[in-house]
Amino acid sequence: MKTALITGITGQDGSYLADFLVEKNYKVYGLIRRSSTENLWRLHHLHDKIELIFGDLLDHHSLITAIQECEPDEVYNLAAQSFVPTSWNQPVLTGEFTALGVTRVLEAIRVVNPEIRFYQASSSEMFGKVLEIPQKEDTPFYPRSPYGVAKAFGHFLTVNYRESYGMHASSGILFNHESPRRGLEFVTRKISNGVARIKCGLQDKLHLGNLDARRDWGFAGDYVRAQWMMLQRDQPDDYVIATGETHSVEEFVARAFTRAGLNWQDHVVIDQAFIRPAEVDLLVGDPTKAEKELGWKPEVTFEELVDCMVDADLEKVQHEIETGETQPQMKMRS
Ligand code: NAP
Ligand code: F7E
Repeated sequence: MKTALITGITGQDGSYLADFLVEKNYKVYGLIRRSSTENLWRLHHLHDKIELIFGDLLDHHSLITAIQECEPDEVYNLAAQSFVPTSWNQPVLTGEFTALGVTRVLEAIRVVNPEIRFYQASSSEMFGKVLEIPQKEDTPFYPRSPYGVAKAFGHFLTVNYRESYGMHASSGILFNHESPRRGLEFVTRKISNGVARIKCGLQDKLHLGNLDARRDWGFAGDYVRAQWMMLQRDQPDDYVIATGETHSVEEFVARAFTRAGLNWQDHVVIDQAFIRPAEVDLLVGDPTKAEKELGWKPEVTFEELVDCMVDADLEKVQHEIETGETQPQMKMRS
């Protein structure tokens, strides 16, 4: 039985990766930071199948202790401040979590046991103002946010630890991936949740920013499979994980409203509050290397992804109405 430690296990990817590794018969540990309110909703179904251990990417000692206690064969570093707009409001903290946090995890592994295999959650946001279409592993980076800059640091540090110390450290350059477990602040879930609330009469308008931005959207469940595949290779390396298709936010909006039998033009309001100081206009990845070397292919199409997110939110909102559990929607300005 192999053992894995997942940082960021409470997030979208952490929960799907935990599902996947439990299914593969791994002993799974998840690193969580102390919070005054419970945030384990994505993990409830795994309550008797995984173990949680306290630690924080800001606290080097806690990472060393966690790795000593779990004795993992593989560490998946998914923890980060991952919301791009927050990275302009909290650039220093974003650097601490998303950039220096990677150094702390890699150093902890190097000190405790450099044989542990390491996965770093790199991002297509590193390509930013893209210098090539589609983006590949060797496309130069031009990040457009403090988040993208921090991810570029984490990416190159992973490459550097591989080259400096011979560690089995791989970096997945993952393009946007979504699911019904996506955080409500990201545009896809904001749309699917908004559509469901509008359909159920809880709100009438959905405030969005730039509808022209284009993204290469895949399903999170497909993408965590690629993370695991990278660590099963004899040689560590970096891989672009993407579908190879790009769609605009407007296309996502149109499909989501149509799925619920609504006309998006009746409900969507363009709100300057959601326009970013610098935008990433177009992302589309070339996953050829992952297909050839890992045998990885996405299974869920764009249309299936939108439909499943809308259906899941419709079911959730209807359930909340039936049980009287509806919460007021808090106003968030980014
Ligand atoms: P997410 O839902 O925002 O989850 C982020 C996780 O990081 C949460 O579990 C969070 O814990 C944890 N975290 C944040 N700061 C921490 C700290 N100081 N110490 C310990 N844990 C901390 O992100 P995701 O969508 O699952 O993405 C997973 C990773 O992939 C992230 O690194 C993200 O940047 C990267 N990525 C995501 C995508 C995508 O499209 N989803 C694409 C490329 C790369 P709390 O619950 O306590 O906040
Ligand atoms: O924005 C536009 C926005 O916040 C997508 C993270 O997982 O993927 C994610 O980063 C696009 C942008 O994701 C709204 O301007 C319009 O162009 O869903 P998002 P993101 O910034 O692409 C990458 C790969 C990561 O690594 C990140 O961790 O949608 N957009 N209107 C909006 N975006 C939001 N959030 N809210 C809007 O109202």
